[in-house]
Amino acid sequence: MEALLIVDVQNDFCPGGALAAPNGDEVVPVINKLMDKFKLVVASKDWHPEESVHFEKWPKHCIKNTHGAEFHPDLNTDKIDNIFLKGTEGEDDGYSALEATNVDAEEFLKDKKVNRVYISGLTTDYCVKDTAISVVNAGFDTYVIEDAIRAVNVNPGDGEQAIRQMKDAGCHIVKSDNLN
Ligand code: VGL
Ligand code: ZN
Repeated sequence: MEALLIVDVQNDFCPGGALAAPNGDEVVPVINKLMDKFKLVVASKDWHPEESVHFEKWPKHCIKNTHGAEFHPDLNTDKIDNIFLKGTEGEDDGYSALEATNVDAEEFLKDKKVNRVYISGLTTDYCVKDTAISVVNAGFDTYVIEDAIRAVNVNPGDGEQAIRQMKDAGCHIVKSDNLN
């Protein structure tokens, strides 16, 4: 069983948002098209409280129940079966979707008999990376869809380095055109 995991395609990570990945919105049409290929689609949201240690590192973003935390308006949300909320606690970053606090995401996927997870979304160098590495470490065959992710690139090259780290951890790096 395969699942598509859409990481943090939220307004604040798209152009005009508080912590935008340059061209982050370009993943939206790619992901909308990909969703048709999957029987199970799940998404994560960065979902922070007003105050968090996370904001010692980052500008305030994705405060729960605000516009910045909503999905990009063009993302087709009809096919999303479950939403994993992470970074909710204020004491940690909560970069990985498996750190969701509203659902046990790993258990949810295993209950659905998922053995292969395809990862898309924002941002390559933080939440996509940490999600992909924790998903592969949890025992799933993990595929990162290279044209369906974008990096913040606080430092030039961070996105490419993240792709290398995901590959080294055992994730497969693929292109959306090559999925059937
Ligand atoms: C993210 C930085 C801070 C992400 C979340 O979703 O990649 N990046 N919080
Ligand atoms: Zn965050």
